[in-house]
Amino acid sequence: MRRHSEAGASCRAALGIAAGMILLWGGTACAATIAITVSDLAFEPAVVEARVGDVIEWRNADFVGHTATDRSGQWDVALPEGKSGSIPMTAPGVMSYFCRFHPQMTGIIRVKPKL
Ligand SMILES: [Cu+2]
Repeated sequence: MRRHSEAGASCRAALGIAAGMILLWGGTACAATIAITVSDLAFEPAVVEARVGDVIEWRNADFVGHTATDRSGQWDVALPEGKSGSIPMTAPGVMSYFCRFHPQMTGIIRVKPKL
């Protein structure tokens, strides 16, 4: 009987540790990398949702260079052919961006506050 109750106690402790690990894991999982593919002269997806702390990463799959350039002038990410570029989202809001070489290429990032 005693042995049985000890097993029960250690099981509860293990469950507590597991719950703590899930909380930690959940905390780090809040910051995500949101990938946008750049191909055929377009951002795909053209509209993305992010949270403050997330990183937006553009992957240029075209054989020409592009940029991801914020219309309000806050950031300008060079995307040479076959390369990636990224920036962290630091404030909530709606950002509209385009490619300086091909102004018809446009995208929108909606950034929500941190959870
Ligand atoms: Cu371009």
